Parts: sequence; C-alpha cells; structure tokens
Amino acid sequence: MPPRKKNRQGVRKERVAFRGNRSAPARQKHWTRLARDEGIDELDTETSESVVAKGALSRRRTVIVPDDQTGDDHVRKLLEGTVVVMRGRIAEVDVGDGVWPCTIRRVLRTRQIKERHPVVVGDRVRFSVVHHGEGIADEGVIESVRSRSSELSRRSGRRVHVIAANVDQVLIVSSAAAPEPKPHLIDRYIVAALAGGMEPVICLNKIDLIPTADAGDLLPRYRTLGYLTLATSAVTRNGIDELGKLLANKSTVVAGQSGVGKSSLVNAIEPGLNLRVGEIIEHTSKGRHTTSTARLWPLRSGGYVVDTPGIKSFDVSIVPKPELEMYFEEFVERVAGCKFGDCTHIDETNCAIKAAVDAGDIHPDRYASYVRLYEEPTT
Ligand SMILES: Nc1nc2c(ncn2[C@@H]2O[C@H](COP(=O)(O)OP(=O)(O)OP(=O)(O)O)[C@@H](O)[C@H]2O)c(=O)[nH]1
Ligand SMILES: [Mg+2]
Ligand SMILES: [Zn+2]
Repeated sequence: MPPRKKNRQGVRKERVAFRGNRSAPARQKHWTRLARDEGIDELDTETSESVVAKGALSRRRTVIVPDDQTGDDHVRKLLEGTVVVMRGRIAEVDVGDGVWPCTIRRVLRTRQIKERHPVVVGDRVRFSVVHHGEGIADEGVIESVRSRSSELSRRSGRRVHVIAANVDQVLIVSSAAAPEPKPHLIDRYIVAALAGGMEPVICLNKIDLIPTADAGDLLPRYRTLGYLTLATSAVTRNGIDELGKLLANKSTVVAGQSGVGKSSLVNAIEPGLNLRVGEIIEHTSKGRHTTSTARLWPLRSGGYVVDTPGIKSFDVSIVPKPELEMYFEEFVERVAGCKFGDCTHIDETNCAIKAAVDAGDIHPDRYASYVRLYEEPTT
C-alpha cells in the first residue's frame, strides 16, 4: 500500500475511481447521517498520482476514510434496507430511520440486467456508504440484492419490466364506472400475480357511482374462483376499513388502469400520505396517468403498499403458453378430463374446458381471456 497523507486527526483523504458514466445523485437535505462513519466506498481504491479536475465530470473523487477502518483485513460494514423508489439509476433505500440515495455497482448491473432489472421497488439490498466530504450528502453503492420472494412483471417491448418485488399480494383495482371495468385486464393481472408468486385481490372501486343492483357479476365471478374480493369507494369510504385490514401487516402492490382510484384508495387507508390523485378526462372517462413512478409506502398498520402508475394493457406474454392454464383456477381442476394430455383447450376435441364453458360452468369471459392470452404473440 502506498503511503497516504493524513490531513486531520484520525482521518485521511483518498482518491478513488468512480464509474465514468456514473450519474449525479439526487440530493435531499434530510437524509440521515446515521452511518456517516460506518463504512467506506469499496470501489477501486487504488490511489492515484494523476491530477484530475474536480467536479461532476471527474472520474475520481476524494473521499474521507476514517483511519480506524482502513486495515487490509477490514470487513466493510454494509447497511441493509428496502428500495422505495427508483429514480433513473438511483435507488432510494429505506433503512428504517432514513432514506439513502444509492447507485448500483456496475458488476451487479451487468450481471443481472440479462435476467431482469437489477434493482426494483421492494428489493432488499445491502449497500456500502460513500462519503464525499464536507457539505456533500453521503450516498450508498448497492453491493447485493437479496433473492426475491415474488415479482410482479410484464413485458415492455423486448424487455421484462419488473414493477415490484417481495410483495405478498396484488390489489387489482377496477372502477365500477369512469372508467368502466375491464374484466380481461383483471384476468391479465391475476395471471401476472399468480405467475410472480403473489395472491390476487380483486377490488371494485367507485361503487358510489352506481346503484348496488348494477354492480353485476364481476366480484361474484372472482369470489367463486376463491379470490378475495371487495367493493370500495374512496369517496364515501365504503369498504375502506375492510381494505385497511386486508393490507395490514402485508406487502401489497396496487395495480390497475389509470384513473380507477389506486392512489385515492392508498390515501383513504393512510391519509397522511397525500398522494396526488388525478382528474378524469370527461369525454373518455379515463385517467391521466397521474402516478408516474411505482413507489413504496410504509403503513402505520404494519406492512407496506406500492402505488403504481396505471397501465392500459398489461402484457403477460412472458408466461409460457403451456403454463397459462395453471393460472386459471377453474381450469386447473378440469384439465385432467381433457382427452389430450397437452390439450391447449382451443382447437382440440374432447376438451374438458370447452365442455365446461358450454355447460355454463366456466364464465365465457374467462375462457375468452385465456384464448386471447394464449394466442398473443410471445415477443
Ligand atoms: N366517485 C369516485 N371517484 C373516485 C373514487 N376514487 C377515486 N376517484 C376519483 O378518480 C380520479 C382518479 O383517481 P386516482 O386515485 O388518481 O386514480 P389512479 O388509479 O391512481 O390513477 P393513475 O395514477 O393515473 O394510475 C380522481 O379524480 C379521484 O378523485 C371513488 O371511490 N369514487
Ligand atoms: Mg395514481
Ligand atoms: Zn382441453
């Protein structure tokens, strides 16, 4: 190790190399200084004699390293937290009593990008702390991501977009009116929830806009399949207590078309949050995509919710076609009755699924959903 210059008691300055394309971190004044002296940056710590301009474009920066943590055998202390939001390449990580802006180590990015997003909302990550020096907020570098217990993903062009990780359930929100419910979209979300390892919960919001008698068979249809269903109104607070109980001590991602009232429902159960809610465009009855980024919010009742932007059509074509039937509850118990073991339930003869549709035991909309998903191109 080359000699290092001590510049004040117990502390030395060190030049470290950063990634050239490293984007500037977002700055917030209130970030905790909790771990200010607990770790050092573990990027390339070779010292350099070269003169490099200071400033945003510099690939090298001076970091302050406490002397008592510089031994060669020093085991760096990492902080652990949950990713609450992604802002470009910066992850905001909640460690319990503060939120840290973190970049993602390149090796992690390169290795994982081929599989899925390297870091998403809900991920449990460990990060080392970088001190930039006086007057500049500390930040973290994510070193590892714990394996995910679940993932809500969709296809977006050629890529897989993982919306959130490590959630227990997907609250699939539709509205009774403005916009009209879209059963096929609900079915897409159910497939995505089940394929990603989460429980779907079907929520029909804005029930204040229709007479109870007009609610139709939407919720009963899903209740019969064994899913939790509930009718809510963020305006009259109908069903809000029930929703609150359902979300307590669980992690939930709130999904559904724009304008159905996802953010309104999250506000209703956690009024302090004051999430921005949108206006409905009169002539289309559609939302305006008010929520633009998935974000995780802790609940006072324990657990957390991830509010997401509304997505018009949720592409689940990443689910292999032969597996689709597994995510249609009412098919699962019947597929053994099909003549062909590899029956696709579309063109085959002696198909137990088609027979059940004809007999009125499987809802025609659900079968139509299955066929549409089955025939959807894979790429
Ligand atoms: N009548 C009625 N209006 C509601 C209800 N819930 C939400 N709204 C209204 O519906 C509009 C859209 O609500 P948001 O909460 O922004 O909808 P969102 O699903 O979060 O929309 P995106 O963020 O765009 O995906 C707002 O004008 C809300 O006031 C409800 O239960 N009843
Ligand atoms: Mg919203
Ligand atoms: Zn069949």
